[in-house]
Amino acid sequence: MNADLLQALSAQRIETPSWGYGNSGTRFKTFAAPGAARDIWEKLDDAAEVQRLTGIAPGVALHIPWDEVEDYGELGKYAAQRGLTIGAINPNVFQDEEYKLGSVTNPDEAVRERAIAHLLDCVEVMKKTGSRDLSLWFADGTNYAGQDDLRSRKHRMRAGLKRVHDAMPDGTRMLVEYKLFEPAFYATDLFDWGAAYSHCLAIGEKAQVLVDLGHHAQGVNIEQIVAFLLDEGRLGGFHFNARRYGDDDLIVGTSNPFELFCIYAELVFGANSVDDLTRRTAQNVAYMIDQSHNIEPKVEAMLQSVLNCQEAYAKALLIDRDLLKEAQGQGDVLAAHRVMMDAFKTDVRPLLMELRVEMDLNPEPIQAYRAGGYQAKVTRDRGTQTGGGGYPVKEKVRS
Ligand code: LRH
Ligand code: MN
Ligand code: MN
Repeated sequence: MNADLLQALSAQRIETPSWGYGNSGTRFKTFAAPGAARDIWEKLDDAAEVQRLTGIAPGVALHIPWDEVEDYGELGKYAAQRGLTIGAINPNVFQDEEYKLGSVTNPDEAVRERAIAHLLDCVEVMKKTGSRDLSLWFADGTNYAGQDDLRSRKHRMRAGLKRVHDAMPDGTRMLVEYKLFEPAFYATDLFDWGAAYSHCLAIGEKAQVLVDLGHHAQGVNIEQIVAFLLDEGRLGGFHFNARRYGDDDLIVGTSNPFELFCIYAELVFGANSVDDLTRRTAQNVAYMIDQSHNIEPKVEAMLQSVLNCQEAYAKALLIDRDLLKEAQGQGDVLAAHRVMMDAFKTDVRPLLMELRVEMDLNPEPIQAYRAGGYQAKVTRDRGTQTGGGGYPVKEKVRS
């Protein structure tokens, strides 16, 4: 394999979410998966298995308070012993009664202060765990016209974000996630990339936009958003998943392999751009998975997700960028398109098997996982927990 390709593929990173390893469900039913992790310690064990098999998924994102522990230093150590790092810290300002009418945009100042205090606590968690990203998603919004003043809510959002931004240490980032709808059904305060981007611009350099693939209207060209934000130096990260209808949180690259390829293509173009800002931004993007597996076995689903991202990236790296430029320069529409399709249609599986051998990994991670007995072991050790949304089982099982 050519040295540049090997270097790029072995440097790829995908962060997995703690909440993807526990039992989660829809509003209709949570199916209990045998052996699903019961707390953050077990979630880290599962993430370590995904990292052991892929070699490109050492980071684990936390959701606080779902993953709250007394001693975050201990948690960081536990992760490091397993070859993991603590990734983005995701504050939760949507599950408590107080947040019925919003968190940082709530009309009640006391509730806003409470939400901001939690966000600031999460900045402290970042310091204790060595995390560099604070990943913010707000359920804030309204359900009916007239329910609240839309511009006032915008101002409250801006003020809250600004306070948290200014409390963040140098070298850290605030990732601002947007979502079209749900749970608010009339107006969501951070409804699209433009809203997130304008807040980021106003509050400061540490703020960047996070793109979750499931958070757009049908048919939106996400790779164009990616290109635009990269060019503005404000693309901070991704929440990868797949969807068909709403925010389905299915395994990335299942219903959307071409979209995923086109997104990675923009990132490869950006990382090779002659423009300094675009290049630095593209090289610094946080790649994270945001999925909740409802009927799938948790660890295998996460493994598949990481591998799907790896395939998409490998294909994007194979795009003949010189040929593409030439065709674009000549206005040769179909030749340019064919350059993209040639890369997309390449079977990169043999190449990735070669890569894994170079990385001292088993060339067939899914088969290795299935043959390795991890699922049987955790099913035996952990049993099957009934119920429980994304929320953690409170007692600590192991330290
Ligand atoms: C919201 C979201 C957000 C949350 C996660 C649990 O739909 O994508 O990123 O933090 O789900
Ligand atoms: Mn998300
Ligand atoms: Mn989502």
